[in-house]
Amino acid sequence: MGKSKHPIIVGVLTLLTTAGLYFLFDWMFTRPAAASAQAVPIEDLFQAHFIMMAFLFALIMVIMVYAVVVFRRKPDDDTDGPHIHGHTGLEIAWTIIPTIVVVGFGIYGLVLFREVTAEQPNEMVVAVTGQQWAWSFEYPEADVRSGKLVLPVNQPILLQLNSKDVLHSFWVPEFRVKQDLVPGYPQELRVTPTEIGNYRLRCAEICGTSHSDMLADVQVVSQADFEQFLIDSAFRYSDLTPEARGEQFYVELGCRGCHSLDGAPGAGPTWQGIYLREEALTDGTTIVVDEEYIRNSILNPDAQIVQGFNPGVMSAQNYDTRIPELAAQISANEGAEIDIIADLIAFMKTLDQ
Ligand code: HEC
Ligand SMILES: [Cu+2]
Repeated sequence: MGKSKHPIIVGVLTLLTTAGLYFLFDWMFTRPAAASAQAVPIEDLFQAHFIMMAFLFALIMVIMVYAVVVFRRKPDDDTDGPHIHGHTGLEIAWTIIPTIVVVGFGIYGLVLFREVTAEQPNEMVVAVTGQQWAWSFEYPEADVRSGKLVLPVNQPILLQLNSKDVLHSFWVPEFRVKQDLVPGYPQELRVTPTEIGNYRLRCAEICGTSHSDMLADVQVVSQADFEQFLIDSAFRYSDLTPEARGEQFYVELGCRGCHSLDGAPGAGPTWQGIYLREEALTDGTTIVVDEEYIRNSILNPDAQIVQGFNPGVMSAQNYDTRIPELAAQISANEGAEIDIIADLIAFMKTLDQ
């Protein structure tokens, strides 16, 4: 065999091994279906890595094994091998080519990163909250809260990620993108789902004992199904229990600003243990906080003033008009009559001493 045949044989063997290894890697490193617009270029990046890994491994291994087998010592050959001292051209080549490859992959990654994080026209915001050990989702434009992530297909989504406690990480493998949640530092992630289907959100940052249970369903649905989801899960007062509604009104009507629930002092008396509590009034009498007294205190606050508090403070809130207005609005929206003060009282009854 002529000496000049070796490079050709090694070249052919390297290409064949590269192809074989590439198919092996692609089969071995299983990835779920790519189901977002961002997943497509990221999948290409995976493929580029597989090809490069396969080629480099083949190049080194084929030359080595070929040399070991073809140039092995013949029996009876006790002579020394040729003494080779350096090869400048080769050394320059094996420095420059890998440098170009590594820097090239760096630039490729950077360009891709900018592409998948770029702002999209007409984005829909979904607020994602992670906490030990659950996910929750909010659609601020529709005033909807949900325990599963429902997304309309082909709609660019801007996820606003917040953590209530420790580090978590938002990861839907089919979307290929992933983002850590950092308590106190809201993060963003963009994704445009392209395939209708059911997926699974996993927390990809170990976050405590039940980290592996921190899962949520992800449903990519048609635009029509998404609108139906919003209608079905829109917030409705009439779906809540009276106690829960009372708590909602406590927050929404601003009672929270002056009345604490834990005994802490405020502009008004605390609600801790308020129901059936005995109260000294400024007129010297003592009353029991019953339903009728509460109703009067809300609608006509200055009629009876609790000792140690000021008249005029609560009456400035105009609850005598605001509460009937809100009740009328709820009745118009939901077709249900709601007694806001009765709900507030139901909530107060849950507040023990
Ligand atoms: C701006 C402050 C402020 C807000 C907001 C406020 N209150 Fe009051 N509230 C007071 C003050 C001051 C008093 C004590 C004076 C009085 O009796 O009117 C009081 C007293 C009361 C009392 C009597 C408490 C007792 O211990 O006898 C009730 C009941 C009450 N508020 C209910 C409400 C409800 C319900 C809301 C929300 C819908 C509300 N308050 C919002 C300031 C406020
Ligand atoms: Cu987590």
